Amino acid sequence: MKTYLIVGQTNVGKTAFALTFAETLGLDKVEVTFAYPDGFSTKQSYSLAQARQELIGAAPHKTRCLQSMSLQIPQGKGRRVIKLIDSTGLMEGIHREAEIRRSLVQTLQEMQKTDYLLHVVDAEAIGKAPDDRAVFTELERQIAAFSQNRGTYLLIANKMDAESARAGLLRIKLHLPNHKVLPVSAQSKAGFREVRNVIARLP
Ligand SMILES: Nc1nc2c(ncn2[C@@H]2O[C@H](COP(=O)(O)OP(=O)(O)O)[C@@H](O)[C@H]2O)c(=O)[nH]1
Ligand SMILES: [Mg+2]
Repeated sequence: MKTYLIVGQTNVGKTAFALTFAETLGLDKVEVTFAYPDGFSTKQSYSLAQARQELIGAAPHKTRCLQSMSLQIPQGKGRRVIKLIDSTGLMEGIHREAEIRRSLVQTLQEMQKTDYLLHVVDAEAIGKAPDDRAVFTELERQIAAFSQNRGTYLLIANKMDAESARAGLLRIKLHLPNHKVLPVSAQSKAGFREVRNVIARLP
């Protein structure tokens, strides 16, 4: 089973992306495995509405460990099972909470193991920012540079429902002219068919 790790800054909508992706595959319930940095893991079933309520947050660092779901992706006449892993937001510098620091290390370790990286950015915030430096943090720039040419990296521009997101998407494309960007809105659910098709075609 191939693994798809979702990474990106905090609050870009990584968890919302994971749940909307599950929803657009036709699921109304999800089973989430929480794997903590200390090795402890636990499973929890949610309706999608409940999962949104409990796992998505406007405050940063709502997600504090690796949260994975097994999902069936339609492929030709059959289907393929993938493991979609949501992670703690990447940040520059050192967080004051030890729990968050540990889960960031866990995210970085998982990045080396995963088959594919889904790098989510917030097109709304990038559109609103005063200059192009807001597109990526230094850490994200390195992630993109490291994995871009390996065919294992997808860049997802989220929050396309928001007003400044078009300007943000242009900025992202100017920044990475040779790279395919998948625009989505985890809120309005736009763009997910394309994400599904791209994932279904990956080896
Ligand atoms: N407008 C808009 N807001 C979104 C979208 N996706 C997520 N959000 C909001 O962004 C905030 C952070 O979402 P969350 O999924 O917890 O982000 P994470 O920290 O990257 O996992 C929440 O307030 C969400 O409601 C989207 O597509 N459009
Ligand atoms: Mg999250």
